[in-house]
Amino acid sequence: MGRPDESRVQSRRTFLAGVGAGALALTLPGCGLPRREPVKRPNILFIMSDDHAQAAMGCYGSRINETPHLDRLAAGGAKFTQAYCTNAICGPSRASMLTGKYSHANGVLVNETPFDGSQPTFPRLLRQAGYQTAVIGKWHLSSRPSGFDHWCVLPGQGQYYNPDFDRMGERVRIDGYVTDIITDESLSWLEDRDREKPFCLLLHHKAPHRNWMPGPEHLNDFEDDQIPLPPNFHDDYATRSDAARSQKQSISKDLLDSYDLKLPMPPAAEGDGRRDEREMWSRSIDRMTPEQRAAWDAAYGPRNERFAAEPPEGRALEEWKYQRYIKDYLRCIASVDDSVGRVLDYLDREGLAEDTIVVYTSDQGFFLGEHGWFDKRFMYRESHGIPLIVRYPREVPAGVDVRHMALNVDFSPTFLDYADVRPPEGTQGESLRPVLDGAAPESWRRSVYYHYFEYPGSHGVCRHYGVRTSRYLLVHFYYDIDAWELYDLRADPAEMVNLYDDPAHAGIVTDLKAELARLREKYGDEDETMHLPKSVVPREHAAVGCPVVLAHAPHPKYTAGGSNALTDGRCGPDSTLLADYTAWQGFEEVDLDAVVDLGRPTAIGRLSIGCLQNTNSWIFLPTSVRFAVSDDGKEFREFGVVANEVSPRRAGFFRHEFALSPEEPVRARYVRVRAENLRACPDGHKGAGGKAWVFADEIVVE
Ligand code: SGN
Ligand code: CA
Repeated sequence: MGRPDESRVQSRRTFLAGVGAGALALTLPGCGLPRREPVKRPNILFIMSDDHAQAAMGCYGSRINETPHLDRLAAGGAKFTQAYCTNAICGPSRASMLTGKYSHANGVLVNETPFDGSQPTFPRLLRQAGYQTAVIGKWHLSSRPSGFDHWCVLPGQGQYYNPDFDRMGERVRIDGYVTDIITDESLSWLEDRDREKPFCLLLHHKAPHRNWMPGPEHLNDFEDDQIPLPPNFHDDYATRSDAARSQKQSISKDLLDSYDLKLPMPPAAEGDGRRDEREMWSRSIDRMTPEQRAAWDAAYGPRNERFAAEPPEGRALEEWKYQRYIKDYLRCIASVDDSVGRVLDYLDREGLAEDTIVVYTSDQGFFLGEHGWFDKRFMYRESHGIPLIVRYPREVPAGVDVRHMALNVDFSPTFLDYADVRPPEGTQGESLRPVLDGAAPESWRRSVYYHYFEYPGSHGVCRHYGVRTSRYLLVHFYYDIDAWELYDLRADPAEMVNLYDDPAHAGIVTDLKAELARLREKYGDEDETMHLPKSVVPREHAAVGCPVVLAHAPHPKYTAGGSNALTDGRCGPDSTLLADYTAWQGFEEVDLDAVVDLGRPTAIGRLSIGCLQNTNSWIFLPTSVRFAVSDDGKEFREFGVVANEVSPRRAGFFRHEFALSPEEPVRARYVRVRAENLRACPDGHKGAGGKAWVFADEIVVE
C-alpha cells in the first residue's frame, strides 16, 4: 500500500520552526559526515511507570488529574503524540524495550515466560561501552537482571507498602511506600556513582499498577471530587467482535470488592468464593505498620461507612466503582509525579540536566473506564498508546510535540545511538534520534504493528494482532475466534464503530491487510500458529483408560476433567507459553497418592509420572516419587524411589518426568505412585511459606 494514511507527520520545516539556528548547523541529514560535534556521551535516566495511561497526564491533556512535574519534563523536551507499545502487557513490553525486538523475536510473549538475559540488551551494551548501569524498581521478567552494575528490584509484581526487594541477589524488606523507596534508592545510587563514567539508570516504578494502593501522602487526594466518566463508559459493544464481550476487565463486574475497591473484607465463610482475594488482600494490607494502617483506615473507614449506610445499586454502583477505582489510580500517579519532581531537582542541583537524556514512559497504556474497562492488552488506543517524553537539552528542542510514530522497540536503538554504540544484530526498532533532533527523514514509518498473545489468560482478552496508521486501526482476533475490526480514527477517534463489514471501506481493508502482511513479513511474525498454546500431548501406554483411586482428591479447580485423568493418555506439553492447566490435576499441600488398576497382571518395563513446576505460581515438583506394585491391590512391594534433583527455584513453567526402569520387567496388576508435596513454597518465592501444590498429568506404564 503506497499511502496507508493521510499523513499527520509534521513536515521537517514545521518541526524545525522551534529549533534555533545553532542546532540546525550541527545537523547534516543524509550525508556521510558525522552529524554532530563530538560531545561527551550523555547520561541516560529511563523512568518508566507501570500502566500509566496518557489520559492521566496533564501534558497529554488529562481531564482528570494534574501532573506538574511530568509537565515540567515535557516542557523541557519532546512529547510523542503517537507512541505505542508492541504487546500491551508488562513482561513482554519490558523485554521489547531491553532488546529492541518484538515479543516473538525476544521470546517473552506473555508474563509467565522468563526473559533470557543472555540476549544483547541496551544496558549490557552500554555497560560494555563504559557506562555504569542500574535497574531499580519493577523488573517482572522472571529472571535475574543481567547487564547491570547494580540492581534492586521487586520480586514479581512487588508490594506497595514495605515491599521486599532483591538487592543484588539478597532479599531485603524496605519500610515505606514503594514509589518513594524506588526514588530514594535511585537517588542514593546516583549519589554514590563513579562520577568519571556516564550512567544509565532504569528507574522503574510499580505504580500505578493494580491494586492501586495510594501512598500515605495522597490517601485523601480527590476526596471531594467527582471524576468525570469517559463518554463511552457504558459502551454496549454493538458493532464489535465477541472479543469485547468476552473480556474480564470490566469495572462493573471484575473488580474485587476488597483487594481492588478497598471495602472491608468480611471474615472467611465456607463457599464465599473469596479465598484467593482474601489471600491477596491480606498479603498487601497486612504488611502495613500500625501507623500506616491507621492513616489508611482514617482515609477509607469513613468512606466505607458511607457506602455501607446507603449502598448504591445498578448504574449508581457501577459509577461508584469507577470513582473508587479512578481516584486510587490517580493517587498512585500523584506519587509517581512527586518522584519525577525529586529526580529532576536532583539533576538540576548536580548540574546534570544538560547532559542527561531523561525519558518518561510506561510499559503500556491503560483503560480508565473507556468501554467500561480497566487493565490493558487490547490494541485500542488507551492501552496501545504510551506516554513518551524525551528531554535532552543538548539536542532535543524544548516543548515540541513529535507526531512521528514511535514504538517501545525504538528505545534500545535510541539509547545506543546517543551513546555511539552500534545496535545489536536483529534489532527491529529504529533510533528516534533523527525525529528528535529535527532531521526527520521523509521515510519515517507510517504504520505500526502489534501482537498480543496472553490468551487463555487473565482478563480473557483474545489473541490479536493488527496495524495502526494515523488514520486507521485494523485488528484481527484469532485462535478460538476469527474476527476483524476496522476503525476510522478521524471520524471516530474513540474507536467505537467497527467498519470492517462496511462495503464503502472494502478498499481500505484491502490496503490495510496488505500493509499488515508487509509488517508481519518484515518482522518475521507471519505464522500465528507457531505460538499457540499446546495444552495436551497424546501418549500411548499400558495404563490408558485404567481406573485410578486417589488417597487425597485433587483440588476441585484442577481436576483435569475427571477421576482417571492421570491415565487418560493425555500429557501436558514439556513447556507452554501460558499456565494452561487443562491436562493437569492439582493437589494443594497434600501428596499425590494414587493406585492404578491395570485390570490384569501386566509386564512393567518402565513406570513414570509427569509433574509440573511453575515458579510463577505455587506449583512445584514433588520432593520425591515412590513407585510400588502389587498383585492384589493390598500388599505392595517397592518398585523404586526417584528423588527430585530439580531446584524449587528453577524459574519457568516446565514438565519433568520422574521415571524408573528395572533391569527386568516386573509383573503386577496394581501400581501405586506417591509424589511427595513440597508442602510450603520456598523462601524467595512470592508465596514463601504458603501452601505448595503438586501438579501431575499422567501415570505412564510401559
Ligand atoms: C496481575 C493483575 C492483573 C494484571 C496482570 C498483568 N491481577 O495479574 O490485573 O493484568 O497482573 O499486569 S492482580 O489481581 O494480581 O492484581 S502486568 O503489568 O504485570 O502485565
Ligand atoms: Ca503494566
